[in-house]
Amino acid sequence: GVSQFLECQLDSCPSTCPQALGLRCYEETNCAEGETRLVGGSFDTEGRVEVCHKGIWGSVCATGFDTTDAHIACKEVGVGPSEPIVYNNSYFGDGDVAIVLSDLQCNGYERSIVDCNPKEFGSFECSRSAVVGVRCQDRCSTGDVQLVNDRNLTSEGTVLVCYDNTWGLITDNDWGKQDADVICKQLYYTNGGEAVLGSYYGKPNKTIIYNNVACTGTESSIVDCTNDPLSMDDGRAIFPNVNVAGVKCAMNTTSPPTDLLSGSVSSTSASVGLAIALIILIASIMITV
Ligand SMILES: [Ca+2]
Ligand SMILES: [Ca+2]
Repeated sequence: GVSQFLECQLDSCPSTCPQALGLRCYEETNCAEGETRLVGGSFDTEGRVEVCHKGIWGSVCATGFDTTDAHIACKEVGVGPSEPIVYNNSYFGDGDVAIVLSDLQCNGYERSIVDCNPKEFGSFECSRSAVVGVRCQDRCSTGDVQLVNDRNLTSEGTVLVCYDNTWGLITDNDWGKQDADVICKQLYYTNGGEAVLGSYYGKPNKTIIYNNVACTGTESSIVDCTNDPLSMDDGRAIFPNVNVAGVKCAMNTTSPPTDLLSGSVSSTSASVGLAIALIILIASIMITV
């Protein structure tokens, strides 16, 4: 069907449009009311704000759109909670979609930007060059690292580094053992790790933060290593042409239990130990016989 309140172009939907408006129609979808997405950015934490409203995906007018409004949009797409950056000039394109909301008045606790008492389509004017975009920011400390992959692995993955409240990637140029050791040390894997090249664990849609990392292995944080830092825009520019760094950290070896009565020995390992002891006992009996 076609949404009732949208711009219509007589040639594309003559039967449903009000007469002679010279407007356009948009197909209804079955998106969920209030669902929000960021479109047209170079990575997954930025883009034009699009919201599902009355059955269609539409954009939002920059009029009255502040960082509190952006915060609700960012929360909806799962990034935050640091102060987002607002672009009020169709920076990420106008998307050629209807501008469905304007003058948002979010207080910070709303579930979705549709709950922010906005002006609705038809009750405001908005230039197509004033579609709002945001860059959401994580709350992280510069130098924090994490490993990500799609296989539920905990000690290996693509390296994400926080820089200026944004999680970003490292290229695999000159990525080596000493660099991996520093990452693993930061994550409390004390036995070091190995460098994994070629975007082996995946290449999340994020900006590239570091290139040519050169650790000696003794640094306590990856930010202390020599590297070529990249601006957001530079990182975005080289993203398509590079592979990203991963690491595989060596699992920590736990010291063998010295006291079987101590609570730190799990019942499973105790039973396994008992079973092995029995097998050895049986084997030695058989040898003796
Ligand atoms: Ca506002
Ligand atoms: Ca290196």
